[in-house]
Amino acid sequence: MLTFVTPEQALHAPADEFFRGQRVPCLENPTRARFVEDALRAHGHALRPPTVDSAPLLAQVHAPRYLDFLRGAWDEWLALDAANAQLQPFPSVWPVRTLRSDVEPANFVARLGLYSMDNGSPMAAGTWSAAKAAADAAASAAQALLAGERAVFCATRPPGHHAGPDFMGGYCFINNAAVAAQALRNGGAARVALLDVDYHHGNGTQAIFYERADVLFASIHGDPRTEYPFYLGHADETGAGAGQGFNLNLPLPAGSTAAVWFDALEHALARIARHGADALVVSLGLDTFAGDPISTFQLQADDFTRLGQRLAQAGLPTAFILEGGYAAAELGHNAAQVLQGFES
Ligand code: SP5
Ligand code: ZN
Repeated sequence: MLTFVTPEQALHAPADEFFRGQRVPCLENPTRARFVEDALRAHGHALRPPTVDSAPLLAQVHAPRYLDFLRGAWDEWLALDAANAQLQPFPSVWPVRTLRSDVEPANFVARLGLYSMDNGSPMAAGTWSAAKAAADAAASAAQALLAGERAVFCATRPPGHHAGPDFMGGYCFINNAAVAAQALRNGGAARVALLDVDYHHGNGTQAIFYERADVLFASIHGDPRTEYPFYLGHADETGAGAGQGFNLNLPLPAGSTAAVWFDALEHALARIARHGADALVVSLGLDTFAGDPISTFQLQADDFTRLGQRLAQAGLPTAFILEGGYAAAELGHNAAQVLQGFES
């Protein structure tokens, strides 16, 4: 399968994240992409750099002031103190209920909070370069589908599905899947289906398309009553305005088995078939794997082959975008299983 990879991913390498008040090594790290690249290369897939500049698309799915902030964030951080080069910025204050988000504070950390949903999106010197390259890959994947390719994989990081119109979150900065969906729409696909199979609800993607009927969002994920991102992903979120009925959330209890998960997949695919989509974008989180360190679903490597097979049966031009998956050493194999199943 044609696969886009980005060397810039290695430049997004924040050392630590927070966990229970302590700093711990960041789970979303460059080794993830390396494991995926190595496995796909070993399976004979063609690895290519992106060919499309996603800049015009970014402005269609994210707010200009958020993109400006993200592009300049590291330089602003350094401008506070040259010694910050060895440190990591984290937000410490957020504009929650009753507080104003329309006026941008001048203070850098205050703006970091304004543009964040959590403190779980550590940044580094190369975060913008890496995130932009991943978005370029998503745009390139869409272009390849529009040119007649059957399926494309983006073996990219950082992931994107928690990033909303104007905020980062959950290791995500730019919503790559949304970029791919928008690029497909711009290129002539009248209807696009976006299926999110990451363990965590794709709150950012849902938010971006919530009032749109042209992009159907369907997601299978851990019940937000107990699982991150907690504040979105319930079954009663069905879309709004023109988008009413074009958002399908299938939350499953923590610990769900593969049997339960594949029942939900059938439900999602039935809705997608009814949408009459011209193309499918899959937010491919592999943190549904039983061995994932932060998730609880029970899928095994063979289940990823089955997932690939079942998605191929949908019969749509398909762009796979890597999202989460933190059992890094098994990530490459699990990704390769999806591609192998799809092509079998
Ligand atoms: C794209 C994606 O899968 N994002 C998931 C974000 C989940 N963030 C909350 C969990 C953070 C736990 N990290 C602490 C690791 C301790 N070993
Ligand atoms: Zn996830």
